[in-house]
Amino acid sequence: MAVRPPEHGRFDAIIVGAGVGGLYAIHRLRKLGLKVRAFEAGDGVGGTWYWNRYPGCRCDVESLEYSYSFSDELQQEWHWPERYGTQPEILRYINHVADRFDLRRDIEFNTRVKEAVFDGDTNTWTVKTDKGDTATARYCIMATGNLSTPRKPNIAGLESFKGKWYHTGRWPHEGVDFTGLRVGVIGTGSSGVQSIPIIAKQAQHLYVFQRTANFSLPARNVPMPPDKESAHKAEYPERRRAAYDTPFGIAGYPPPEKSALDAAEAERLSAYEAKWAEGGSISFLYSFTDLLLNKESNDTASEFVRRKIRATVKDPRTAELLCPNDHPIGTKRLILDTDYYETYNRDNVTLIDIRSKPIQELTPTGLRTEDADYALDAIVFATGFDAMTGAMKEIDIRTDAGLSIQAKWEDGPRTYLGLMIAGFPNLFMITGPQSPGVKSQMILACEQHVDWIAGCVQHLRDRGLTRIEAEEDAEDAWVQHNNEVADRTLYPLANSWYVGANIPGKPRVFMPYVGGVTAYKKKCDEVVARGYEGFRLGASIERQRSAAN
Ligand code: N01
Repeated sequence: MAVRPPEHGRFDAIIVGAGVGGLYAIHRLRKLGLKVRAFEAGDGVGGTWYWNRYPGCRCDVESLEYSYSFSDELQQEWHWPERYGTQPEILRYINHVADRFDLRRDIEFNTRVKEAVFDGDTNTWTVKTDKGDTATARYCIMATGNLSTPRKPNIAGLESFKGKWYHTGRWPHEGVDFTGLRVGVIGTGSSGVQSIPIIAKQAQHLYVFQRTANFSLPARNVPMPPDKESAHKAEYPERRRAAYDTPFGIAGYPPPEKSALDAAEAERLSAYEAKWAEGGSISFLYSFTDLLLNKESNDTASEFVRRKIRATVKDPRTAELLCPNDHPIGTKRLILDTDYYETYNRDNVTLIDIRSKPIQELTPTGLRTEDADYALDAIVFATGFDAMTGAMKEIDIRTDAGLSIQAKWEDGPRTYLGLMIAGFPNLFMITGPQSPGVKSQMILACEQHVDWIAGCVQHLRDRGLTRIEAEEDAEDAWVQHNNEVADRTLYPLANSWYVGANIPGKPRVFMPYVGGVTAYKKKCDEVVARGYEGFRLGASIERQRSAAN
């Protein structure tokens, strides 16, 4: 077979990733007249919704909210059939967006970016792909996602296991039929909790290997009520604007007015009951003002959910194991489920506590814990991701000044606004660490970042500038602010992926910005109004030389 010679392309902007953020970046930067090229490891668009095809996968934000706002025609014409979008439906929507705005012609699929190097003389980034091709551009935009690097634990004996194994984050496109099989699911985060009820209906027997119990609430998914859809669509522009004035970037939930501790027991219970019946995580956490701030207040909500678990699960021992007791509710991603706790009442489902009796190894025929052997035909790793920094650190990102992302982020991520990194000029991130991204409606977060980046690029072009870089002091101050804001909340109490606790050896740093979307967007807008405060703007050395001659 002939070896294809490496190709080289020159662009104004390179975008790494064709998920929700990358796609909008293509569209938005093209509108500025930029020549863009996106690289995507998958053979289709969609990012997280392309890879996570496990049974039961659906969004935990309502579909009328979890969608692009940049085109009113698009948001008016798309019909969401259910309250919460399923993975296939969301992927169909993202494909529709790619077609409608003719985005594919600027995307190179099946291509993984391995290296990105900045040249300070020309102020350009050159990326190298796994095909050996290179491309150079003034700007490099990392749209690599926050939960895009799946991780499975290093359990001895996996290679000896004779059955099949899967990771929820890399699910086979053709699907998996578990009918008649003995299946083990390891992990009870959102992916495990969503897939367990579906797998249980197929499997001969399902063993759930749980290390830590998580809080989950009923999603109460329903077919989309036509009057709800038309009312929402009639107010779409106002609702989208209002979303920026909320902590999580989602409009429509009246803000709470009092502390849980200022309510009498009966009032508290009735508030929680109403939210439990309504379904939805943000809405539940909005029951009172201080559920994420005050442990005593939070205890009332945590205990309410524990009581619901005990009331649902018939076997008291299983119920008790399912009751989370190591973190306040909401400090890990609060899960939405359909029949999760009910699933443990099935005769073919067994919950195994691997906190007290850890997994020792996988064997040719199954899984061995400290005290028992489980015969399995298939294993599902619902064990999560190297979140927020994993995808960026997998790329060899460095500058000609000798700085690498691996060294810079050795003790945890450091960014200015989650948009740029001091020492890495002209490199932007979409929903990077220390921005609200994962703690908000992700599509809104992506749009806000892409709009900010597009405005910044326009600003530079209008002034004949070719370089922007976050100042070290501004970055230090933002990281400190990020930590202070987190420390005022209960979030750091949980061993979550927000702090990297799920990856052995990962530095414990609180990564998302939890000061809320309103405060964050205000800060981003102020930075622009003050002439890109905290950023150093300039021309390339080449330009400076020619100006001097
Ligand atoms: O991953 P997770 P996920 N041995 O990290 C366990 C988003 N998402 O894929 O807690 C045994 O939450 C681990 O146990 P522990 C959402 O933001 C959204 O489920 O570390 N167990 C935990 O139970 C979500 O938060 C949607 O003790 C091990 C589980 O695996 C994020 O993605 C749907 C283990 C991992 O849970 C990640 O969710 C799906 C080991 N060695 C995902 N290592 C929706 O929109 C890990 N575990 C609805």
